[in-house]
Amino acid sequence: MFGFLKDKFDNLKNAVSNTTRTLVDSVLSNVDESDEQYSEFALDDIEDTLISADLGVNYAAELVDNLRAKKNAKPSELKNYLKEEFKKTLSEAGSTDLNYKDSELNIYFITGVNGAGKTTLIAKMAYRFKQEGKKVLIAAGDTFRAAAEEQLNIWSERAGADIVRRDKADPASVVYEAIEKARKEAYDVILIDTAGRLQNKFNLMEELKKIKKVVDKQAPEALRESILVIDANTGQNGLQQAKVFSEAVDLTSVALTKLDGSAKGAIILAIAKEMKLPVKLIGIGEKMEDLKAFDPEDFISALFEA
Ligand SMILES: Nc1nc2c(ncn2[C@@H]2O[C@H](COP(=O)(O)OP(=O)(O)OP(=O)(O)O)[C@@H](O)[C@H]2O)c(=O)[nH]1
Ligand SMILES: [Mg+2]
Repeated sequence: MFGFLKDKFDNLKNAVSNTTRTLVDSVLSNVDESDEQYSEFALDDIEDTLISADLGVNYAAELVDNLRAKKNAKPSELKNYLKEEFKKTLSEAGSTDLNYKDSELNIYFITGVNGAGKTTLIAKMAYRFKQEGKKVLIAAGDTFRAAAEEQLNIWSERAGADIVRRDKADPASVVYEAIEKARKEAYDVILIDTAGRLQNKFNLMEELKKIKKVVDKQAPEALRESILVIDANTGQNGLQQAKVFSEAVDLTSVALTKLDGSAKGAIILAIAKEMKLPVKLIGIGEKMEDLKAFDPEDFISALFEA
């Protein structure tokens, strides 16, 4: 386990306070806790509320069907029921520890839609790894957007990481070069940045597959994480993104960015449930320091104890 991100994010409560209002409080407002059992109306309302809180249609239906099926389900236990279910969902999605192996090359492949926060995440990860004394190489795999490599250059300098970039080159070849350099010069970490938008979605997915193929061929044992970056504000669309990217590049985990804004973090639950993908990192601002580990316990208590 890699410990650098284990410091807690005290503001998680504030960050998910919107979720708290939309999720737990709204769900509870559908029932009268003194009722002996759920009315069919209340169950429908609970389902609608869960869906509008970004939990996804299937997950919401499952949660409510369970209540329906339980003969003695009591509205007064609703809060506890949800808490236990959410805990189970997060733990079944897998460990939230970022994979890292000492004395080996560690490759992190970062993907996500345009503007999700990929390049910023890479800067933050580079910064953290550098702080831990690691030798870090960034592969500028977004050669499509004019300013992208310049943006990475600035970040990498600030973080003290090195960079492989080649203007307008094929991103797969940039990654190939980065792996060669990393091997020759004994780097600990390669962070691969990728484009979020190309001419169309098909081209983007083909390009990502091509980059992934290079890693799978040149350094399969070194690929530590294939991380999808999701902007916490995207809501239920995040689930669709997870499906599309998962098919193309076989994701291992999710980084949820912009949780410092008015984010609805409940999408984490939908992704954990439907995709079995753990959230491992959270972005809580635009600066290099604004990266934290995702702590499921904290997240759940923030949802329930605001
Ligand atoms: N508030 C906040 N802003 C963030 C966070 N992460 C990224 N941003 C901002 O989101 C914007 C987009 O970030 P980028 O890192 O450039 O996103 P990207 O995914 O690389 O975008 P493309 O390369 O265009 O696909 C920038 O203005 C970042 O400063 C975060 O955790 N919190
Ligand atoms: Mg970028």
